[in-house]
Amino acid sequence: MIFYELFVRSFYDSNNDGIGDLKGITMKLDYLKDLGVEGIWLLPIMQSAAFHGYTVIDFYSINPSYGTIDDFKELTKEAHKKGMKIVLDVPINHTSVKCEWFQKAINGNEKYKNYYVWANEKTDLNEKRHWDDSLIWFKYKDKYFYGLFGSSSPDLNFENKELWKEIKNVFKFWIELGVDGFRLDAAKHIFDYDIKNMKFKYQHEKNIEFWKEMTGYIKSLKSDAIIISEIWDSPEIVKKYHGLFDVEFNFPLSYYIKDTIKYHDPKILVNGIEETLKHYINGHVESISGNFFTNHDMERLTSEFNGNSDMSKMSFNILFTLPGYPFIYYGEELGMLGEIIDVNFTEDSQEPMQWYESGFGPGQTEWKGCKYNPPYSKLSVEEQEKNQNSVLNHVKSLIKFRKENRWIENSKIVDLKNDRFIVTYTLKSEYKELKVYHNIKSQKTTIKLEKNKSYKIFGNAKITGNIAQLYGYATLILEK
Ligand code: ACG
Repeated sequence: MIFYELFVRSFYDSNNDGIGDLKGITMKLDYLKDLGVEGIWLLPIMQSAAFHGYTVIDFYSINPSYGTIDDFKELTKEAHKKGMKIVLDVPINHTSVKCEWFQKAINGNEKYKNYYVWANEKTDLNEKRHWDDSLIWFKYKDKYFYGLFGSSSPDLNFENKELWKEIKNVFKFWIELGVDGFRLDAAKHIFDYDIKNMKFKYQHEKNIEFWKEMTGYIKSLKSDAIIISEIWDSPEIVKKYHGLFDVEFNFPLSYYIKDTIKYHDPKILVNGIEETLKHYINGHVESISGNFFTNHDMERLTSEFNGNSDMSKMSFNILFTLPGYPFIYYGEELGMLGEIIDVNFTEDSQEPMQWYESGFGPGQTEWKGCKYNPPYSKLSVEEQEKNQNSVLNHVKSLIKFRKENRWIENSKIVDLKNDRFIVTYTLKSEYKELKVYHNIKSQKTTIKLEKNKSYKIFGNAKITGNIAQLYGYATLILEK
């Protein structure tokens, strides 16, 4: 399946308030269909006061700026008609401080007090998050709560089994509305505070127990639900969760792909595939590798390459010739730019999708000024649809190829090697084989081919007899 990560606020605005909405997505389903998207991962759509939606006020509602429950039903219905699935982001590790549960808790309601984690005499109120310098204890009225993701998002206390029931109801609610699956936000954080010793500590075993019960429950309601986990960590940690979810985002692989191209070093990709992909495709892990470059928490792909769209195109050549599910972050297919200095401030990688070169027109979202993707920067859909060499048309042709070769999703990689310029491997299924050559460098190189084979080229290459000249950032795929 080919997935598209979509930020509603920035996508398409149906009611002229400048904010993208659900109706807007329904209106633009044909754009996604034409691109070749098969699954849409919606960033949080529940009621929230934050622009990103990850601090939820009410898990059983839709953000009024995005529309209504009926708009959501309509979106899933129309997406299904076009053969696309809708997967919802559910950030259940924490709530908003504005959530009724938290408000009741702070006002002394015993049941809800036990939904959150409160400071006691053992608490070090200056304790910091392990990956940056952010504090994790915050004062609200006269109490201190634990909030790993900041002062407006108190963590839920999953030691309390009542809450497990509540969260099951949340999943049930959305399944009944027609959703096809979930992206489980912050999956390694459900149990990340040791309340006995009052210290931050990942408790992976407990997380696994929790998710086993939740995924089992979701599958009992909808056996083909697609469950995708976000565990942003090193391969050693990700390994602990292997097989638990249908799809696991492969964060380590995302870095390897980008570094390969950034440093023009074919060896990085060879090592990266060996280390982060082979165990999925050799059948050692039941989950599918969710392959991607960046998401809404990260610097955008083309910005990683200082605006060089040929390098972005090369990244896509790699993404669509690897086993697993490819994920595109909205706007990546246009080469949109966006830098992030601090993971707590991600607005700049979530700018409005530019539909028109002028920056104006029906449906254009305007909730934020475009610092990185201003009008007339040739990053609009309008412009890129016209230009044969655009990133958009490049991605479309790769997706078309990928769909004609759906078996790649579950293929094996053999004969993986590199020379100074090129990474070569063979994608193999029981009946089919493709040999892939990626020229990772900007200069051209020559390769000798076995004769009489049909081929596909993504990028520039010249083939004369059995000699192929691969220009910089080009990929050649030979059929057996
Ligand atoms: C999710 C969402 C994100 C959202 C939240 C909270 C969670 O995608 O948009 O924030 O609902 C951590 C968490 C992730 C979280 C990100 C933002 N993402 O684990 O679940 O933060 C290290 C840490 C990771 C950490 C990452 C962040 O280990 O845990 O992610 O840094 O940079 C190598 C290492 C790896 C290391 C990386 C990067 O790969 O192996 O361990 O990761 O390098 O250094 C949203 C907003 C926030 C708001 C919150 C409430 O964006 O601003 O506060 O909602």
